[in-house]
Amino acid sequence: MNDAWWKNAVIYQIYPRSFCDSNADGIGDLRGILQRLDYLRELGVDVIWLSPIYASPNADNGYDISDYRAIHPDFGTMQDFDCLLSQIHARGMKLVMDLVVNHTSDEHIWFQQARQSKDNPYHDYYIWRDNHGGPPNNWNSWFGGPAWEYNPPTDEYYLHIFAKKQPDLNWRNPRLRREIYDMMCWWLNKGVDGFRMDVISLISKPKALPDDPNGDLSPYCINGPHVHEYLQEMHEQVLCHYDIMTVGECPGITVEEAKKYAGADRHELNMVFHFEHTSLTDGPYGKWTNARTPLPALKKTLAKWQQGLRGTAWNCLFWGNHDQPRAVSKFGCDLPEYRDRSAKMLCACLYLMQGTAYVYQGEELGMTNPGFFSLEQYRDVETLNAYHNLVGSGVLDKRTMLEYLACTSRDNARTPMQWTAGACAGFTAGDPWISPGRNFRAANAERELTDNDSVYHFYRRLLAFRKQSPIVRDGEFTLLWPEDERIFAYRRAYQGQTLSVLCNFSKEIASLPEPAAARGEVLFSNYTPPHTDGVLAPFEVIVTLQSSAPS
Ligand code: TEU
Ligand code: CA
Repeated sequence: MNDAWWKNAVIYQIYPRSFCDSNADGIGDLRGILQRLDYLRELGVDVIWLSPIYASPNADNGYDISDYRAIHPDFGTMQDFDCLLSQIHARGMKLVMDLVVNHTSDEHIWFQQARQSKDNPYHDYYIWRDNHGGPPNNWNSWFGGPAWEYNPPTDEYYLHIFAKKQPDLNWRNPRLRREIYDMMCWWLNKGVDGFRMDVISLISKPKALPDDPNGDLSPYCINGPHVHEYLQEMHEQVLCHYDIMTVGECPGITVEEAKKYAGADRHELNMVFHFEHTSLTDGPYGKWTNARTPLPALKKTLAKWQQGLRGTAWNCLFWGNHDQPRAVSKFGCDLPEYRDRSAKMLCACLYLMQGTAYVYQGEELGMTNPGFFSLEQYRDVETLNAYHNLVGSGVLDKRTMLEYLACTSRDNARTPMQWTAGACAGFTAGDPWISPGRNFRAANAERELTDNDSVYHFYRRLLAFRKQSPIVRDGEFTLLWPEDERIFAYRRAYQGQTLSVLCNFSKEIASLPEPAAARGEVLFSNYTPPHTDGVLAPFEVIVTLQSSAPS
């Protein structure tokens, strides 16, 4: 277990719609990805995780699947997929697919059948309640509005935690579970190397569906009554028969629960994503805010997970994904004078912790939020629903909501990958499905590849270092100065060596509480020369190695 290959892997998430468009229709595709495999290999990527590429009406950009065994024509064909997979393998990399089995699209054949009559063989694949003059309870969908939708042919309501077009599957039904396991084997037999499991912590719903004081379904559906039984069954029926990696997306879980999903002895998943460090800004309107993450809370949260999973499970290290704003904008500073330095600082701060490294496309270039200023620029269903609900009901005014969207909308992460300084950042020769960010002339792969001092090369060197470093992989973690408001610092210790990671998360000069902490051999820094006198410049990072003298 201790030398499982995925522990040392660098995983790169591709959001296919926004990565690279090969045929000028404005939508990224599989052949586009194929053209960029060497770029990824040179960055040091071991595993590519593809967000969904399956057939879908795109109510939620592919997280609403209408056929689990078909490729969306926007992305290409099954031949394109097979070719991509073999080219990934030919470069010594692996491919992980997104598995979205909490729900399907309402256009999936199962739902098309299920909704027709109560005695249809597929009816029980979904979650239904009779109509007693309205929905069965007061739960709200995570994407706004009621979590129940009326279905006239059966005079019932169906549950959808996400959009109306994403009905939740009924995991109590063993036939449904069998179908899912068969589908997973079908992809694994094709040679894919694992799954990232979408909202897997939500698949088990309680039998009773009580009203909630806040209309919040989370307390009933997160870590539902049978979720671990289902995952152990999936492990036994599918996962244990292949040399693969699995990572579960688990919004709302605690360290103790994570150990159940991903404990080394549990026969469930290899790793889980929690969102505690990305949710510290949540407030009265949920994720919609312009608040900054308080640094002490960020440090304590990450330290808690470092220590909490040590020896029993394994951390996922990530700042961003396709649902999160850009890391530089959220945790660093995206002003031109700080973008480059804060991107490098965030890179060292995160990836020198213990865990598997996840890089979201464009993070390695220091891509930022695009700074959208009007509703017409947004595409995301969650964003548009939230705008209409919060502004429509008068809870927030337009200006405030647009400001919040610019900070937290998922579309911040979904703008085109910035390949060049040319038209549309080199993403497409056509009209992109979503506008590119503003700063692609500075932050683009073509320029950064030629500049040895770029964010890209900092990522490349640091990822290469972590892969061969026992101290990064296994060293003990100690957070320094937890209450300091500017400095995020920690130590890793292993076999007489100490790695110190000292980061200034602010625009101000910051003094280390112990100036001597910066002593040692400097391995990484983002200023030339680095300030080793105990005073860090804005967004400075210094990584040093100290070896105890041999006795
Ligand atoms: O996300 C689940 C999830 O927790 C998000 O809805 C999250 O609450 C929100 O995006 C924060 O803004 C997964 C996928 O990653 C997401 O893209 C899908 O929309 C969602 O599941 C439904 O499949
Ligand atoms: Ca295309």
